[in-house]
Amino acid sequence: MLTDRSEGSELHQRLEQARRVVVLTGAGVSAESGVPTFRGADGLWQEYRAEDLATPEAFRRNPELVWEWYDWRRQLIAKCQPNMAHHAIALLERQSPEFLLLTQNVDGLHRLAGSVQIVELHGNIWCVRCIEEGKITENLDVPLPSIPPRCECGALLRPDVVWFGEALPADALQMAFAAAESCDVFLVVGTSAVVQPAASLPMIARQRGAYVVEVNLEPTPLTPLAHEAHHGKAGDLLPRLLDFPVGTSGNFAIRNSQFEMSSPNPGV
Ligand code: BJW
Repeated sequence: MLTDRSEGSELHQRLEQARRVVVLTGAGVSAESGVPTFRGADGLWQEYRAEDLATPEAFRRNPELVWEWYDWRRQLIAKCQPNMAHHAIALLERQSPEFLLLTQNVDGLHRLAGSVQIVELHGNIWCVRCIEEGKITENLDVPLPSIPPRCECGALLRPDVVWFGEALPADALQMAFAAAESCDVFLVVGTSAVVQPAASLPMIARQRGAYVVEVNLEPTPLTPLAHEAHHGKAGDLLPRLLDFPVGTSGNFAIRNSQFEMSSPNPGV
């Protein structure tokens, strides 16, 4: 295993030979865009209790409180733009014969960066779901005009995200496991790798023969199991590891129209 070294990394060579490439991302990939992570010193769970805000019980108990928190996060995310890590992953997709991005993030920044083949394992903060009808609709209102928001049918709407104790969307989960089982390279970026079932995907990939690489600010439970683990900021490390030239302005020297996008988030 390599640690803290981009030099000597086999990743670039492995990607050149790979047919199927899978990337799994977590909150750390959006940290450099200004979106708070969950765990760690500056994480959301330092200030807020997951049990009060990110469980179905919490929503049943106090939908107003839960929605106030989501409304605050939506306002914050709406001001954020994709960073170099999002852009590097979008470019990797374009260069790979077959590619799938599995993200635990709900912020929509990967799509804004130009990623297309995305599975959102934990839903999307810009979608709402009627708790009676189950109907999912896009909602880009920032801030929300009334809290808690309601469906046309009168029932409460909830954020279309996956809370603790809830099953992940069946189709997303099935695609994620199938991708992990059949890929040649599995790249894991910016996740503490503790939340199941997403955390088991890299292990499955490794057992099935994939080359597993972690890029994260700090070591995680995945670190000793990965073929390579690189510790630092994803926005710095990813372009180097993927051998994407970065210009002096911090933008990719290889640019295309999608990387020049400056449309505001929400861009779902
Ligand atoms: C950087 C960086 C930079 C910073 N560059 N890196 C005991 C054992 C096993 C499992 C369980 C258990 N007890 C309970 C469970 C199950 C539970 C679970 O896993 N809990 C663990 C915490 C113990 N899982 C669930 O409940 C899941 N559902 C489930 O299991 O269902 C079973 C079921 C089946 C059938 C019927 C019914 C049920 C659901 C999990 C849902 C998670 N939801 C959240 C909220 C989403 C909505 C929202 O955003 O509001 O998802 S919680 C939160 O954690 C969010 C994230 O997607 C998820 C993962 O976090 P992530 O992305 O890894 O972020 P962080 O903050 O943890 O880490 C960031 C990392 O980035 C850090 O390491 C930093 O160092 C790094 N970093 N800056 C690179 N610049």
